[in-house]
Amino acid sequence: MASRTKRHFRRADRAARLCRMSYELYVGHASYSSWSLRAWLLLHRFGLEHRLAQVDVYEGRKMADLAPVAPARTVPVLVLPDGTAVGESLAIAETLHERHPDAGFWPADPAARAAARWVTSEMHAGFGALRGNCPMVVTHRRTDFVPPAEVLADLERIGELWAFARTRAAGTGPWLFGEYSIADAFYAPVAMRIAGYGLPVAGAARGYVNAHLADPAIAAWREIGAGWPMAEEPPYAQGTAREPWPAAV
Ligand SMILES: N[C@@H](CCC(=O)N[C@@H](CS)C(=O)NCC(=O)O)C(=O)O
Repeated sequence: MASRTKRHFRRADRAARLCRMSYELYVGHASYSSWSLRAWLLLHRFGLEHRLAQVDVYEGRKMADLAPVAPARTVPVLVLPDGTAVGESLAIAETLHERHPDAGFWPADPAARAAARWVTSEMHAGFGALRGNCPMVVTHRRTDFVPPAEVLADLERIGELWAFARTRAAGTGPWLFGEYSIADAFYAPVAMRIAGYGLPVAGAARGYVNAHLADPAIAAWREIGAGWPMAEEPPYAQGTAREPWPAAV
């Protein structure tokens, strides 16, 4: 009797796992959550089946929404088909690469791959001035923003890293290492900030920002944001002079 019950539960457990074949991604509001955008781009652009779990980061219910993926405290959180939860965008990226080694998440060439990990890690760990002064908002372009010196310094370093990446690019595509990689998903919200705050950008860097703006994945993400009800904009977006979201910079 006991072993029949065990068998029954094993079967029920397997059935539950089979029902959950796709990834689940816990995200903050798509108009504002830059880290969520990074993880979502990896699933969307690399064609991995997924569904979204909306987390209310901005209106006070964050920890209740994140309870199923404890001990996560921030978005994004990826839930694997077997139910394992992974927090932190860089850990999510490496987990996806490990699970889909031939998908091209990182460049195939070892030197390019090392450089891609470098520029991605520097983004993940840095650029606090840009992130703090220019929170991502992809609903409109702000027209009254004057970048302080520390933001300009971050932009200069970002331009240097983008130029460095292009020297390692194997292909001819518009992305940092030729083909779209984790590095591009991590710099997409930087491109959104440059576009959304009218930050100075020239030459090849401008072309790179425009590649992100023209990316259908970005249009799809902005649509998710537009369909996500929210009582009011976050405080940092309220009362600023604005114009429509740009098609190019
Ligand atoms: N280092 C984290 C950063 C995640 C993060 O700060 N996410 C923001 C939303 S874009 C968040 O959850 N903020 C809520 C909070 O910090 O309480 C990652 O790479 O995923």
